[in-house]
Amino acid sequence: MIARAVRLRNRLGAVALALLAMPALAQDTLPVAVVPQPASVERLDGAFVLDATTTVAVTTDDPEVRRIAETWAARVRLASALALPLAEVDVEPENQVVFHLDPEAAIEDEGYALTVTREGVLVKAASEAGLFYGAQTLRQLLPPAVERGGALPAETEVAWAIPAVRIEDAPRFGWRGLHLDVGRHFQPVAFVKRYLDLMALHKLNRFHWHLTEDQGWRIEIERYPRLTEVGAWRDGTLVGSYRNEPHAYDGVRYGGYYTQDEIREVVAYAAERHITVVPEIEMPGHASAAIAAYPELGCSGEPVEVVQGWGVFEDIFCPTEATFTFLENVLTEVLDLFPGEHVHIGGDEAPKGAWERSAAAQEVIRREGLADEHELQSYVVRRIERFLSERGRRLVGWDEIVEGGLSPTATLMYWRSWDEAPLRQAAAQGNDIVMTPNHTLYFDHYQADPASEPLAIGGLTTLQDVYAYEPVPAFFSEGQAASILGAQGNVWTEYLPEPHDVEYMVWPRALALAEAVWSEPARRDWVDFQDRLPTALDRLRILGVNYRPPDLP
Ligand code: TNX
Repeated sequence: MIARAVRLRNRLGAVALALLAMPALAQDTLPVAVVPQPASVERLDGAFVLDATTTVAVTTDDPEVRRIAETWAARVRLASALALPLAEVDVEPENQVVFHLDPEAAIEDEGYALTVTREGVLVKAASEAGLFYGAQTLRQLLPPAVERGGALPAETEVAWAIPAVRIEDAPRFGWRGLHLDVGRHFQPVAFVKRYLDLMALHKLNRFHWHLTEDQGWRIEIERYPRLTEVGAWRDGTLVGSYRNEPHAYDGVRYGGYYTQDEIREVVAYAAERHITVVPEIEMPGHASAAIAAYPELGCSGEPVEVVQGWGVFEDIFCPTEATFTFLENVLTEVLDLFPGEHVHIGGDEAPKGAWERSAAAQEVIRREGLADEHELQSYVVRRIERFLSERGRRLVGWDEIVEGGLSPTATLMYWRSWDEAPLRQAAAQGNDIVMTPNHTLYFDHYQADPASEPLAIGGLTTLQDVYAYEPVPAFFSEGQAASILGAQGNVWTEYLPEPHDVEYMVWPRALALAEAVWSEPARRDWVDFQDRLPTALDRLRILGVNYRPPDLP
């Protein structure tokens, strides 16, 4: 009798336990699909479920901390229609999401610690940037529906559950970049902001804005209005591939530029997302549009057109005193607009023919005792570098700036992956280096067989190629490795006229890039990345991003 009762009680107990366990089990299988992969992730039991009484709190008066918490909450409110009011910190946290800035905490700069239990969430960091990244991770731990633009009736069933987890995280590199060429094709401010949103969600923090090109000058300079009146517009654009001869042009006037107010707006928008904007003003090459506006900046003095096709062009800035005055005046306005430390001055693909033929350029070579046109290029870079460093800024240039002598304080952006010499030279000299190798980090390259892809410049760089990228070259010593600031994906837009074309090339390759620059090698695993990818792509899909569906097994 007693035995039966015990058995029955055990059975009932088992049933009750099973009932209790059911949701818990479901909760234990909630995906932890964070991209980039955090330094450590420890799964705990259960989940924290946001509901009508959940509150959000901050532990300081710091307005930036409040903004980070408020921005996170605003996104969840929009998607869920939950109230999530900002409240006082609970003494015993219960049903609360707490953002805690503690400058004394033993957490690296940009790092954070995130604890989710059944009772609540604690995001803790020693810096505002770290707290911001903790908030991005917390956003990614929610169901992807958190990215939607409103609580849709049909989807009110979403359980706003966050898997219980303990995460400790910090980035491997400080320069986690994405570039955008707006010279070949102008991209509107609204799109640039969206680009920044997506960067921030994946913890990328340098936006390299390529603002001047042969095919268009895109930044208003008050002192030189013709740069945008003339230089921002071309009379047509090459149709189809540059490789198809003869070249045909569409004859449609094309252009656009950013006013200084718009630039300030973008820089502020980026700063709110802990992104530094690195402006690029190209010199001495890729300058046809500026020379079209002011022909005296070129060596021939002849009229020049804003270029309609793609490639490398002969019209480069002539290194006269008048040109230096122009460049310094332009940079003075640029420095006012962009507070970041690094300023990119291009330096790539500057054919020397015009300087060889120019009496003025030859005179500078004689006056300065330079050996040749390559040393003249180096002279231009050094003068501009001096101008920048006197104003507390650092010069960044493409790897051609090694030609004719590399200044020890310049930052080298390495792109010509077919030639290691500039990289070795910079490493030997101890220059700072940002890795953007053409073979792996050029997001204008094809992602699969060109026959099945939209027209692109060439190359082939798959998602897996980007994922496998290691920013520190194998031949670097440990000391030299420290000079690698990080890496960056470059997005040249010769064949990307519209925002949706750019998105197709950038995503999901930028997810792989984000992991290559944020996560330690031991935390990177292609198979595991593929497991997390569907959730990451679901977020992009809900955000309306035109990503390229990856070819996965
Ligand atoms: C080389 S990368 C360039 C760009 C082109 C790009 C196309 C670099 C510094 N210069 O001007 O758009 O190739 O992939």
